[in-house]
Amino acid sequence: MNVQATLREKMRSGTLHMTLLDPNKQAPDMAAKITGEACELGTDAIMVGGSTGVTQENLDATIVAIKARVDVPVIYFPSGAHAISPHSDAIYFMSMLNSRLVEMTTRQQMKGAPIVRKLGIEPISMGYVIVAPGMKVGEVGQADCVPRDRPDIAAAYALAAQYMGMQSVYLEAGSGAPQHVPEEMIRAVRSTIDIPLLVGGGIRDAEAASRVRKAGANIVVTGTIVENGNYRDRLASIIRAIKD
Ligand code: 1GP
Repeated sequence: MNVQATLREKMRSGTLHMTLLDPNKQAPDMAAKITGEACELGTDAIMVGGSTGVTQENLDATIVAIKARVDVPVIYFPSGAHAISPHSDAIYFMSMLNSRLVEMTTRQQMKGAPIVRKLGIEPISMGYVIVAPGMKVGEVGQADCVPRDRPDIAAAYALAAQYMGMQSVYLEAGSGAPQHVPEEMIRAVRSTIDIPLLVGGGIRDAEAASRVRKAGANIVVTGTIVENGNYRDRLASIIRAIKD
């Protein structure tokens, strides 16, 4: 399966939804159960990753369990080169463009690239841009978060990503953010770049998902909502808001 080609083809007919699971937050069998439900509800791909606590063991076990349950692409969303799973269908090969740390922009990538090649995992390059408040990922990555009232800065980072040859851009407010990325910022980025735009962080209900979609996200990512029980109706309404 060529994951990127598959997703791009699907994007031609509308916005996609991806479900993000942190392998450190539930047992592999629970991760498989959640992703099974998410797929029944229409999620287009599963992303696996977290800012802290991802180990080779919990990553491998989680991805193996998920792949035994669902047929959609399973994409690793890494926090570094310390753990890379041969079981994922693809890896977001990303650079946190507004990090102050060389580790986050290029050095972990240098460490990871030969491993990705050796394991034969499909890399999907991505410019990762952290928007305030940034939450844990902004803190761990020492990001100069894009201020919420500066869509021009987000658009400039996104355009830089495109000019550097990256295949996608992710605007990230941070997992559990009280507010998602502002619509004006999403619109500014969408109208500046030609490559796919992912938006995530703080999207907890159908209204928010609909706003993010209408502002121009090609892929809407949700994570936290599936971490608590009783998420089914809410996830269903979010996916409907993205697809209808
Ligand atoms: C985190 O953007 C994702 O990388 C998902 O955020 O957990 O807030 O849905 P939430």
